[in-house]
Amino acid sequence: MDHSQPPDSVSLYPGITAGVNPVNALLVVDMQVDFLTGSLAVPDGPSVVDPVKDIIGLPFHFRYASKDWHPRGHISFASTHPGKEVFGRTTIYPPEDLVKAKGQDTSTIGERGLEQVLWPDHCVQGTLGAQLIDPLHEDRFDAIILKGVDPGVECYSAFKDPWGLLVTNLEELLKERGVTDLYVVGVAGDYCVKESAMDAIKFNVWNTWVVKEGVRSVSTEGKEWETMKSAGIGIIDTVRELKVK
Ligand code: VGL
Ligand code: ZN
Repeated sequence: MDHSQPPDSVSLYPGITAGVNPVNALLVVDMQVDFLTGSLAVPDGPSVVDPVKDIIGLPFHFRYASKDWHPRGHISFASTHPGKEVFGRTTIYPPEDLVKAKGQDTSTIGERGLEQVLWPDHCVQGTLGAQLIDPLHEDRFDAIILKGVDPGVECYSAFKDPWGLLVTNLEELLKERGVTDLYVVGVAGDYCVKESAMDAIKFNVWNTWVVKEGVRSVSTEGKEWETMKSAGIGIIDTVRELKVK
């Protein structure tokens, strides 16, 4: 199937016929000062602000923005791991209290480790770096999704952490609103945009599109695009090609 364009009336998933009575939602991922001009700025970050602003102006039924919203001393910060360097790696495990609270087996925690990139401190709750970049404003969105709020859990996806211990209200919002098509833009393409889109497509409830012109990544290798495409996510190259019906 050709995923380069939103379909006119094709069913990608059972029960969903895109283009007939679409309910279109936009997810703007982590368009925050630290990721664009601050401590964890992606290459060429400022140039993505205008395309994202243009996309926000298209006639979506619903618009959501996520914000990375970490407490000081977050597990993903290199500064939290003495002796470790920024952009180094370590293995992190699901916190025992959260595993217990979920009613999951705590004896397997040791097998559930994940490799974690250690980032510079970024998007600390309430700081300037955690604000949406100017000229994007929170009042343009129907809801703001905060993620990475637990000190011990990394959360790239706007839906949930990789262990499924903490979920945001995004899934519920999209289901409540009967969304059929979800469009994703923002930063970073190889982390939070990718993980959010990969989670979105797995729900099998809405078609998922990522608009390349509205995305910048930490790495310039571009491996995320093949990963997303293979998962069935539609890649739309430019804002001009994005026709929101
Ligand atoms: C992100 C690295 C660390 C992102 C968040 O928004 O893609 N990347 N925290
Ligand atoms: Zn983060």
